[in-house]
Amino acid sequence: MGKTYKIACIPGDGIGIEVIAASIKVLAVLQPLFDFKFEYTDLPWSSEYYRKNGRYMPPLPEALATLRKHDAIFFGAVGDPDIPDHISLWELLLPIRQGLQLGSNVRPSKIFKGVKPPLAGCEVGDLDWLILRENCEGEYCGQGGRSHTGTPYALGTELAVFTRFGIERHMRYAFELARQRPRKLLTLVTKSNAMRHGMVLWDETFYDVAKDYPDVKWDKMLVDAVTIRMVLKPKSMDVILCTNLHGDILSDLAAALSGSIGIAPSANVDPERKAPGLFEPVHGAAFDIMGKGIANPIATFWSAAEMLRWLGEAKAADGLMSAIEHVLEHGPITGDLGGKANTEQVTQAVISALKQ
Ligand code: GGG
Repeated sequence: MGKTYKIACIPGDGIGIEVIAASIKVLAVLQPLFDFKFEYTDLPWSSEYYRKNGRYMPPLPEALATLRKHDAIFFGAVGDPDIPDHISLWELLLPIRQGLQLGSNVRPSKIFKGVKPPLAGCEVGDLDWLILRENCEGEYCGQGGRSHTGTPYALGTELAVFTRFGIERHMRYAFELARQRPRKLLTLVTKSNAMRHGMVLWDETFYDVAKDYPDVKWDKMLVDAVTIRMVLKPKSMDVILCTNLHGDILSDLAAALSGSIGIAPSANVDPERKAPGLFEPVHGAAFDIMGKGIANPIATFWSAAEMLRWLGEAKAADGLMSAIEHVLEHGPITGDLGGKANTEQVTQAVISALKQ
């Protein structure tokens, strides 16, 4: 008899609800095939919940205590056309990431067979990256303020906070993941020429940590220069280690270069495994297509595969990835990848591939 895992499920908003529902169908087929069981707790924390209760989730200590009773969190998306994005994000996703100290956000990108990337000459194998985005600090720490509001002198500050603890924890995890990959390459990304405090702390911490991983080959680049390298020399990179803000931006670029943000997954984890990981597609609620049934569910399927790997169910993760790869190569595919299929058709195709 296989293991049973407790999964907190937060579909959230917009297409998050649609792609999580599609993933639950796929995971229902996967469980007996690979002899494991998921017990879901459905948590309705969302913009709808906010409209009814004046908050996106219960008070933070209570919400975190609920999440901690689970082995993993499966998250869809947050965002609502009628609610400012900084409210929705700061009421739900960021407090969970920070409250559980999910210090690393792992965002893989690769070119799959059958997916046409936007760059001419870029083929399968040319782009296979793991973006390691620091996930609790930097410009997203929530520190700052406003004054002179409503006057011509209105101002706002957004403080970036970097701690040796947070940086080192994240860097060690990046090196651990880099040494498990065939090429064992790591690129440190900062802006330590212009930002002379926190970013220099990143550099100094990096030099210390790198000494413990002599088997990993590394280089470092400024974030502006790395965008050029990602476009012109994608094969020269493997693991990309970066700050919260830089990783947020670079992972969208990576998703676009690999074909579509509709296939980009992410894993928010505490490298020390003291909290359940949170697994979610990189994309948001996508107001433009929500409710139409045409969202690409592949990013969420791939996030589910990352969740299974994190839980120790490697065979199930590999099985799901093979089914995803089969569908990306042979279709059907959604509009963002140049196809005409809807969410349900892609879901059923992945289920059929699993059963083969
Ligand atoms: N599925 C992820 C989601 O809803 N993302 C919304 C968003 O804006 N996230 C910003 C971030 O990842 O920091």
